[in-house]
Amino acid sequence: MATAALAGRAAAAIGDGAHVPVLVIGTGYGGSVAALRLAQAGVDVHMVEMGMAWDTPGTDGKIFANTKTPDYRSYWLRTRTKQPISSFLGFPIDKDVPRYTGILDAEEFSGIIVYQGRGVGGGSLVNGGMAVTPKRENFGAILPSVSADEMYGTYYPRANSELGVNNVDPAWWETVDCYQYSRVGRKHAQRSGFAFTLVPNAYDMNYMKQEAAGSAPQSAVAGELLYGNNYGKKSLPKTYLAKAKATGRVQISPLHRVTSVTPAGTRYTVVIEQLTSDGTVSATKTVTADRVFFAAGSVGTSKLLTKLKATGALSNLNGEVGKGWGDNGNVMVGRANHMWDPTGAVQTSIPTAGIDNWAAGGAFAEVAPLPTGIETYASFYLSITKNPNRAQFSWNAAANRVDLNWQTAWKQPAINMAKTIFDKINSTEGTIYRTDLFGGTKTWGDHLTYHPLGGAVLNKATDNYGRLHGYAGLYVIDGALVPGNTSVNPFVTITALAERNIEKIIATDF
Ligand code: FAE
Repeated sequence: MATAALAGRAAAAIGDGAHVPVLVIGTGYGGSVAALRLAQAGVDVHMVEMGMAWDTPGTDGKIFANTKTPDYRSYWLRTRTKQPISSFLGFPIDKDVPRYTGILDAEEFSGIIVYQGRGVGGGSLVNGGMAVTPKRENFGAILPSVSADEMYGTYYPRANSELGVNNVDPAWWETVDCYQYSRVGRKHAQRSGFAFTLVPNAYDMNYMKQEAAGSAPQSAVAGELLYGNNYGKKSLPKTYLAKAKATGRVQISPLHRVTSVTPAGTRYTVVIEQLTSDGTVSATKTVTADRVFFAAGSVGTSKLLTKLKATGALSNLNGEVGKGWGDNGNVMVGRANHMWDPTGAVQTSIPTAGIDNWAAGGAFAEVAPLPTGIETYASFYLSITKNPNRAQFSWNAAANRVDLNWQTAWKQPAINMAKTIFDKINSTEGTIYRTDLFGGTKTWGDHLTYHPLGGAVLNKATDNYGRLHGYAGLYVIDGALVPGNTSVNPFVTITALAERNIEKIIATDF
């Protein structure tokens, strides 16, 4: 563990008392776009990231742990794993792990567990890479104050290009063993009359061909995903952040967590805790910045802003801060197939397909892998639904923390929308739901989300480009801007919106 523990410390960390022109909180999609474009415009940027650098191998010679064998690297400051699928065939599969600043945070609020990536690259380190541009006819409901012409003409193409988004070769997909689960998903969708689409991904599909053929080290095909991919994934450290660092104007401090931002004349004072790999605060630093970009993710940014407003540090923030948070309608479910419909013992962890019943039933279902290494006869899905429920963050002074008032019962509309697809498929196929995946005899994975969105919504908590109301020089540039739903997987939209906003901000504010 010693070498991995050093990983976060290897980079040049920000010094106590430093002054920087721009400080970016977080190194996910929004933060990476801001850093690259500001640096290209000649501005020096310091990025502060609470997670590790993930650039140094661990005890097994690999940087990241396999999804099938979680270890100390897998979870953010937990002593027991909190796997999204918590049981299999009725047996619990969570296990004890050493407390460590691991890569996946299962952050628990009263009614929902929010999964998030921790480390340089944010969610890009742990996500499925599904790079989906929403259908244009749905865009007005996603970001009503943003020009669809500009997004579809300029910013979505720019985001897709920078993220290295590519498509699976359909001829290969039709025949390769590791996508049998997707083809079964297609057969069942089409036999029930649903539209089925192959979707782009940020994983290098040519690399996956090589690993499936045995000519390159395996990552996706070996089931790596939730705790990082050792190969193949075009995560932010290989795309936006690599380009940003190459400018020579971007520094990153991993294992540093921002706790406070307050005005100091025309600048801002930022308080930062430096962490060791067991989560201990080893130093507290105070720096100043001319401008601060909140890019700590929907939950991270919302929690900071809610606390700072309530405690008086940023009391001029408006009443929209903390509001409009949604789970992108996420709900999971498994179906038990017949013995003559195997989904494959080898399943690549990278999903490439979805069932589109958005217009008629309010659900877009990703055909997800269940890479257990054995034949499960199961089909598994992560649905994104039009769930209208929205929650609010609030400061709990007594407990010294930010709460979120989401209730598990608020997932019922999502379940109902997902059922418009899966009840029909079960009826056509003569199959049933799996009840052995989420503990007890639970059918629906309604206790979690992978897609937190909102909490500092564009054109409400901020102006129409992410400038926070009440403070010149403070910006939001991440998933907190998106009002709770994107109709598809969110990171392409978060990236494209960040590209749009930073272009305007550089042109007018710098
Ligand atoms: P994010 O990427 O979360 O970055 C925020 C960063 O800020 C993180 O690195 C934090 O550690 C850091 N941070 C937070 N608080 C602080 C603080 N106080 N001080 C310093 N640093 C801080 O934000 N989306 C898709 O489109 N397709 C998929 O296939 C997909 N699969 C997913 C699978 C999983 C398991 C998960 C968890 C997510 C998935 N997502 C997927 C969601 C996607 O990764 C997410 O929407 C984006 O990462 C959000 O981007 P942001 O820039 O908002």
